[in-house]
Amino acid sequence: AKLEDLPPGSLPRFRESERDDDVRYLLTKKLRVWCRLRDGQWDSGQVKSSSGENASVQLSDGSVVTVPTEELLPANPDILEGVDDLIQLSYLNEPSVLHNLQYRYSQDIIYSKAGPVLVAVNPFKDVQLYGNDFVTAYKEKLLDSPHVFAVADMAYNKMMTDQKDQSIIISGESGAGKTETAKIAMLYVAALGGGRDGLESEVLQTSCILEAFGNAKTTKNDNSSQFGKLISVHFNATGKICGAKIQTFLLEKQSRVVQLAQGERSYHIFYQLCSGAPSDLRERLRLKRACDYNYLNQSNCLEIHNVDDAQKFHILMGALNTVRICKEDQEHAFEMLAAVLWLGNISFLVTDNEKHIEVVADEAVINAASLIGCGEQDLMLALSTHKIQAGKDKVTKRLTLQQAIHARDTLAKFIYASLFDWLVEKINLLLAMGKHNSGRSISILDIYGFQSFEKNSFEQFCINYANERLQQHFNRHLFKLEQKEYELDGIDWTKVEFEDNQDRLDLFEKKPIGLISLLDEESNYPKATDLTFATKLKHHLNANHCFKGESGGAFRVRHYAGEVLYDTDGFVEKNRDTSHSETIQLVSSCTGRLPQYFASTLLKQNNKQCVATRFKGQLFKLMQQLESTRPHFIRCIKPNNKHIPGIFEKDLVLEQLRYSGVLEVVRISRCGYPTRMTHQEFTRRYGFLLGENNACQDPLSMSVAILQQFDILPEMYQVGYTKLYFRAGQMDALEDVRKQVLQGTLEVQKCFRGRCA
Ligand code: AOV
Ligand code: MG
Repeated sequence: AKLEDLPPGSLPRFRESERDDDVRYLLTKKLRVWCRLRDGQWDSGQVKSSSGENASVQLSDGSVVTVPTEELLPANPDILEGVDDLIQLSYLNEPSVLHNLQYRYSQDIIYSKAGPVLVAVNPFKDVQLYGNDFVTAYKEKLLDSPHVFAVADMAYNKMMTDQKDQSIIISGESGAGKTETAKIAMLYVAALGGGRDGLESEVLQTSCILEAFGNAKTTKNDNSSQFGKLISVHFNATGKICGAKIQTFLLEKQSRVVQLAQGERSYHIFYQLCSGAPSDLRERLRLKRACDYNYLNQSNCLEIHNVDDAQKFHILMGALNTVRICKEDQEHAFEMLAAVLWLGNISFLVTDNEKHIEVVADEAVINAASLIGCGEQDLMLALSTHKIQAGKDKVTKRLTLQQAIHARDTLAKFIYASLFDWLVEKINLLLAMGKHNSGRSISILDIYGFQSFEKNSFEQFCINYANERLQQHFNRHLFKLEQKEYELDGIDWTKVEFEDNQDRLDLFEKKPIGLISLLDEESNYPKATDLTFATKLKHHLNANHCFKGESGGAFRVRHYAGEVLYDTDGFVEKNRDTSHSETIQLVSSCTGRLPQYFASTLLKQNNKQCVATRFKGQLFKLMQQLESTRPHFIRCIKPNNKHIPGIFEKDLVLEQLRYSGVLEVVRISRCGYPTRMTHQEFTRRYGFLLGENNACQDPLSMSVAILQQFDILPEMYQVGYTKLYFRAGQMDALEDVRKQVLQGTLEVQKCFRGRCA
């Protein structure tokens, strides 16, 4: 079965034929096994006996069970317990991979490798791995165990020696630890590239600012990033930081500013400002407490456990100063925040039978108008009327309550989104380096991973499309790496199979018949609805094997990570992203410095493009940037949904290993020759089997001699210049013989000597 054929949540099995061989082998040798019990969980055990379809197995707790042999998988020999790199395992089946990660996690070893990928399991506690002593240890190569520092170190060194831009691509689901990992990588990069001008501390402080304005408490993560980001740190010829650039993208349309789910919060900055602003600022902004604002108090969640917003505000001010955002700009930014909050308190009165409204002229209107720099009347007019074309003339019509609320909320979202973009641009100007593409930069990508919920909407559609692209980048790179290693060591790499996800990308991107083009086309018809869109998809795409139309406006996509059911509800409207023209006009007429800037950038934007297409454009640009770098991958894993240390839920982890492509890495390696040992290592461990006569030979010849002695099938290994490459599982057979010889149950030396002579 292919991984993508399996329903999410089920335990997939690896290639059946190979598994059968393995099982037969372990039954006859009575080796250690993984045994799937009735509850679906795997337990380790030892085969005691077998007859026909059944085997009796002694489990880890001593009890003996009889199970069908198909519920057995081979377990790894003891010497491979808790190895640094999953690829070193003889058996790469899922219980083995999971066990290895769990074994390490239980000892607070949160980092492991899967070939070239770093797997980071969120500890949900302070693990004391990031102090200066660790930075020094990795810098001076005193430590080489898997760590974010080791990845950053490799990136830095490659950058300096190859003069090639590097990227560190971090992914994982919400709360898995991407943003923390990105900061840890930055910390190391800053430590290596720190100079006298202190630019590294400015670069580090940007995280604090971006998090205040771009992160929020959600049910999944108290500090959840609401945007993807790529931070590129540039270095001069001597390897010192000379600048940085932040790119943010794929940000949701900030609906969080105006609407909150129960138990979630809006962006941190609002609460920080409300509780931390000093009294003079408070007066200038006519600021109240967070609980007095409708936009903030609607979700019954104003505080985060163990977080002091006032103190955070203090730290933020420090960061703004470090990055050299001047007092005046800071003040302007705060004015915009207060304006957004006051906008949310503006209310409406229904005045006639037709349900038309009037704006209530209270302190909310007065304060909002003065903060953005427009007349109160102008604001009230913009929020209560719209102009429509009637023949040659334009007539002004009053809005309904729903329309007015929409107009008000659109204005608030527009101001917040623009403020965020302005802030990023400001920081970029301040951290700008002289020249781009010097071949000396490290870019760190912190982006949300593949998502599959009960209900999946337009946002998941975009995110999963992006992940499909990133996955291709990932696969192609890994394949190239494998290929290179085989070639360098003189191995025939054509024997390695490799699967691409191009057909899935085509489903999204093909013109004119792809998901995105069809969505755009439909969004341009004024009369289109989500249902007409769904029907259109079915009509054009049902023959595509990655797509399946469902009833009730739903459709399925077979992603690399599994099948996702999307609900078209809201797709067309979200893709159109219409704004209320009166509010835009209002912003253009404002005297405030920031509103003027916002209006000017609005004019420059290509507003005709639909959201999905704009997203695709951003994604292509991002991919182009990444293609020109040497990538390093980090996959973050969330071991439990309770956000507490010490709990490792296997099913949850397995799902993420699949979504993040780690199982794919394991699979790719399994198709090749995953177990590798240098000739030296190999002869050191098994050389004694040859007896004394062969000890003087060179390691390569000795390796070959040992392999022949063992009668290992030629298709099970390849001999490289420096290393031996084994198919999965071969180490186990070797270990078995070695053990028997050492225990004296097998007299290999004698029989081999006979044959050699
Ligand atoms: P995310 O970026 O992946 O989620 P975060 O990086 O915000 O997740 O991590 C979530 C929480 O996990 C943090 O606030 C920490 O409490 C904890 N954590 C993560 N990594 C570590 C670590 N190395 N050591 C200690 N604690 C850690 V989202 O932004 O929601 O997708 O949108
Ligand atoms: Mg994050």
